[in-house]
Parts: sequence; C-alpha cells; structure tokens
Amino acid sequence: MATEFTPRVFSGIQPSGGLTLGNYLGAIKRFVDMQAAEFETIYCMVDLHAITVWQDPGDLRKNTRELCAGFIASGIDPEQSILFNQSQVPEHTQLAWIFNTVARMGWLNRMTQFKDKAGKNRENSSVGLFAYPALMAADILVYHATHVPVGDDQKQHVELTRDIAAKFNHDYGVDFFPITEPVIEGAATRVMSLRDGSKKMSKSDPSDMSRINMTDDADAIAQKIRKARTDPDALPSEADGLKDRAEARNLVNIYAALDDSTVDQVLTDVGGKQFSEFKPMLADLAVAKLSPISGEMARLMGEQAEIDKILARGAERAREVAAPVLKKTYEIVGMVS
Ligand code: AQP
Repeated sequence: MATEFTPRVFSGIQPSGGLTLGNYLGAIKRFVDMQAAEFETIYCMVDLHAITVWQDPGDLRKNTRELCAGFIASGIDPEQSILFNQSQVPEHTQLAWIFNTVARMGWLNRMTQFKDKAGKNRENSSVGLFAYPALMAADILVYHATHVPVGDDQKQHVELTRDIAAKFNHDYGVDFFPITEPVIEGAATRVMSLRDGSKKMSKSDPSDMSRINMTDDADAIAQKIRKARTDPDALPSEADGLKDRAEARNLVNIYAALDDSTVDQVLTDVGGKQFSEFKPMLADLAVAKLSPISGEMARLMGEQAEIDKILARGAERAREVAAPVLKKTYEIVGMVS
C-alpha cells in the first residue's frame, strides 16, 4: 500500500538581494494563502543556495534578515509556520550529498537555470551552482514536503526533485520519499522585467528600473510603473488580445495578482483604456498593497535581535522534523551508526 504523507508545504527564497514584486506575487503571497489552508508550512531563507554565486558576507547577513522581515510583514506567522535560514539546519546538506549520488549528470545538464546563470562562463561557474537542484531536492524532501509553491521558473527543479525521490525509492526498494507536487498558480507565476517583457523580473538584474523592490517607496513604485515599457495600443477587452504583447500582458497580470482578481476581470474594467490611464491605476493599486508591507518590513528591520530569535527558534523546529528523516535515510542507504 502506498505511504500516506502528511500534507506539508516547503518553499524557499534566496537572500541574494532585496525582495522583488516577482518574489512576492510568484511566491510569498501564495505562501501566505497556503499557511491559511490545511497544511503544515515550512518556509526557508535559502542562504546556501544564494552563495552558489558570489555574495558579499555583509550583504548576505542583511538580506537574510530583510527577507525574514519580508516574510513576516507579508503575513507569514512564525508561530504557525516554521521560518528559518537553511544553513542552520545541517540535515539539508547531509541529505543533499546522498542526492548528489542519486541524481545523474545528464539530468543536471538539462537544467535551464544553470544554463541561464552560468551563461558563457560555464567553466568558471561554481560546482554549487551546478549541483543546486540536488540541494533543492534535499530542502524539500528532508521534510517529506508534499507541496511546493513556486514561480514558473522553478518548475523544472521541482520536476527533478520528483525524479530524485522516485529513483531513490526505486533503487533502495522503499516508498520513503513523497513525489512532491509543484503548486504554480495565479496570474503572476512569472512576473517579467518592467524594461523587457521577455526577461523575468529578478533581484540580480543590474537595472533597478526593471523591478519593483518590496522596500521601494510610493514615489519609486509610481516612477517605475510610469517608465515601464509598453506598446502604443489601447488595452484589449479580452485576454486573447494580450497574446503577442508581452509588456502589456505583464502589467495586466501584475494588476490582477495584486487585486486578487483574474486577467479577464481586469480587462472587463480596463479594456479600451490607454496606458496613460492604466499605469496610474496600477501604481495606485501597487502602492496601496505594498506600502503596508514595506512599512512593516522597515519596523522589523529595526528589531534585529527579534528577527534572529525567530530564525533560531525556526531552525530548532525545522531540525525536529528533518533529523528523523535523515536518520531513516541513512539507515536505508546502509550507513552504520
Ligand atoms: N519574476 C518572478 N515571477 C514569479 N515568481 C518569481 N520568483 C522569482 N522571480 C519571480 C519566485 O520566487 C521564489 C524565490 O526565488 P529565488 O529567490 O529562490 O530565486 P530566483 O527564482 O532566481 O529569483 P530571482 O529574483 O531571479 O533571484 P536571483 O536574481 O538571485 O536569481 C521562487 O519560487 C521563484 O519561482
């Protein structure tokens, strides 16, 4: 009989820069929804992933605390969810080593994120950047997580996690790791750059005008939306009319996600309007939704000791779940203890 796994959510975000609107809409906002549903929820600042590309140590410390503040300010309750930073729970890397022996080179060679991030500089990339998906599989499976809410760009990594779980179960003749479901839903699973509708909005994009940071003030948000690239046509009344208009589609998707509505509902209201009219509407909505979060983040960033206490307590709670899974994995693999 197949094993019944506790419905449990795991997801993580890299403290590799300031949080963006893409991280918020594609990930954190949905983490909050899943916390409200019938799941145990575990959320992680994946600092070990962040250092697969160079991070200044001072920036990494600041970004980890700021990310924690962002989670809490967006509605993650550190009592209800487990909130911690990855490096403080060594079971992640211990399981990742086992998974490095399960994952095949050919599987990792197909990962598009590695190709994108390594670019032409493949030979000079860190081994960690290449092995990133095996660590991500360990992050998820060390908690026997059944569901992983992520943005569209992480779909391939969650599929690899499923492949690793299935191969481990098959090779050792067990039904030990769940085959985790990716949860990729809503209007903003891939928020695009405000300067280029073919590129994902990203923390590490050299252009600050390409993204809305969760710490941006009202003026910066309004200015970035005003300057966002668009086309000269009016907005269509139906989603089909956005098909070949990447920049227009992005702004409508952002509006729908912030408004908790659908693209069709938004277009029913704004179809026929010019961007000169729509952009101020979007800016007002973004400021209304994001200002309370950035205000609370700023307050929390003044309470560093409190943040560190939350992270330490979260790591303790995370280890209580992870340690027995790792112990059992070692037994299955044949490690003598
Ligand atoms: N633009 C986006 N739209 C929707 N979801 C997004 N996510 C990231 N960008 C977007 C989702 O946020 C979660 C955390 O991502 P991450 O920080 O671990 O790594 P990333 O996907 O590489 O994000 P960035 O901002 O692009 O970071 P850098 O610049 O450091 O590489 C994931 O669920 C992701 O899908």
